Amino acid sequence: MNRRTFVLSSASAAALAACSAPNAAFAPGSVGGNGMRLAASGKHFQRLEIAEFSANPKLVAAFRAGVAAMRGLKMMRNPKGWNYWFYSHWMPSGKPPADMAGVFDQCRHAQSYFLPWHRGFLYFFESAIREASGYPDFALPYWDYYKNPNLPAIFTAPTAGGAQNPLYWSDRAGKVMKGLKFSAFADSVTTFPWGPGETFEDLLEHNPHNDVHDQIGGSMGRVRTAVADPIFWTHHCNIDRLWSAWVAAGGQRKMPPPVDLWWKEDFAYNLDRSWSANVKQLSDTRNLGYDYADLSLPVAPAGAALPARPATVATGVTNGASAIGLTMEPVTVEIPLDESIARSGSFEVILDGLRLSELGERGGFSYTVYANLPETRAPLAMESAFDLGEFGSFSLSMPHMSGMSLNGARVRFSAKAALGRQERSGFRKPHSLLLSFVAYGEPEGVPRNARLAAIDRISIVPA
Ligand SMILES: [Cu+2]
Repeated sequence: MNRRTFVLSSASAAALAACSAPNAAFAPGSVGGNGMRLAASGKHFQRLEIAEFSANPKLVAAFRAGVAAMRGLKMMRNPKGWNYWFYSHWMPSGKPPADMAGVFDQCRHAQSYFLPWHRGFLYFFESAIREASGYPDFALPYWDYYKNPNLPAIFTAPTAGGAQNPLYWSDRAGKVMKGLKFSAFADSVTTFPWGPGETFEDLLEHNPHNDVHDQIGGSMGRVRTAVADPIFWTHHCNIDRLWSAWVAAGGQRKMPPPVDLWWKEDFAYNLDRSWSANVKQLSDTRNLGYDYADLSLPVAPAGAALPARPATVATGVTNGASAIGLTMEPVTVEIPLDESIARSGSFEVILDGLRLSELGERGGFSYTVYANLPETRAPLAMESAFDLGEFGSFSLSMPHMSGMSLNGARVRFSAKAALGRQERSGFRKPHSLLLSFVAYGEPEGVPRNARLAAIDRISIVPA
C-alpha cells in the first residue's frame, strides 16, 4: 500500500496548484491501495449533528478554514480545491474534459447507487477538507432537518468575527424545510436498492433528499450547481446517516442478499483509482472509519396530519385536464375517470409541459402531488395512501429523470400503490381523481399568488 500524508501549508498549496498531476500528491489519510483498506489509519471519526457541532467554536472555525482554503484553489483538477468536487458531482457543460472522464460528472441520481456513490463522495471530500481545515480530527457535521427545520445559523450569517463567513452562500431562496415525508422510514419499506416498487433508496432520494434541495433553492436547487453551496455537505451527511439509521432500525429491512449482482459495483473518485471503494465497503460506515452521533430514524410528531384537500380550481374532461398554473396556494384539479380506469384502480398520472416560471427557477419550494385527499385532515401516518410523489427545481433540472415534452418536462406518477392503500383503508374507488398540488417551503420574497410553475396538460393512462 502506498500511503502518503500531506500537510497543508500555503507554500505547499501553491506548489500543488502548479502541479500537473495533483492527484498523486494528495491522499486522504485513511485511504489507499485500490480502496482495500479504507480505514487503514485506524482513526475513528464521529459526524455530529449541526447543533452540537455549532456549539464547538473549534469545529466551526475548522469548517470555515477548510472551506476557505479549498475555495482558494481554483484549478478544477486539483482535489485540494473545491472545484474538483463540484465537477466530480456534475459537469454543468454536460461534458467532462477528456482527461477527467470517469472522475468528473459522476453523481448518481434517480438511479441505483444514489446512496453508495454519495457516501464515497462525502468520504473522500471529507478527507480533503480535513486536511484543508488544519484540524486532524475534523469530521463533517450533518443537519437533521426533521429535528430542526431551520437552516443552521453557521450557514446564514454573511460575516463571522468581522470577516466573510465561508459557510455563507448568497444564492439560496428558502430557510425553512416543510412537509418532509416519513414514508421512507415505514416498517413496510424493507427493500433497499432503487428499483421497482417502493424501495428505501428511491423514497429517501425523492423526499427528504430532493425536497431539501428544492426548498433551500438557489444553487442547491439545481443538480448542476448544488455542490457550490457548503450546506450541500451537511444535507448529504444527513441523507447518508439516514441510510445507516435504516440499517440499524432492523426489522424486515434488508440490504440485498450477498449473492445479488447489486454488490458488484465500485466507484472511483480520482484518476489513478487510489480513491475508490466498492459497494461492500461503502455499505457500512465502520469500513470507512466514521459513524454518526445518532442513528434513530425520524418519527412523525404525535398528532401530525396531512393537509386537508385544497379547493377545486378546475375540472377536466374524461382522463385529462388542461393547463394549470401553480403558486404557493394549494389547489385541486378534478379529473373524471372513464369506467375501465376507475374500475382498475391502477393508473398513471402524466404531467406534460411541466415547467417553472422565472421566479420558480429560483426554487425555495417543492410540490407534493396527492390523490383524493380527504376533506378533513387525515393523520400523517396515512401519507403513503394519498401521496403520489413530488417535483421541484432539483428533479426538473435532471432531464434524464423525467421525459421531455413540448414546453417542459413530462413527469409520470404511478397511482397504483396509493389507490391500493386507499381501498384497504376503506375508501371507495373514485369515479374521478381529485389531484392536489401542495407547495411546501418558504421561498423568501415570493407572494402566495405568484406563478411558480405551470403544467400544459394532465393525462390519466392505464398503468
Ligand atoms: Cu443531493
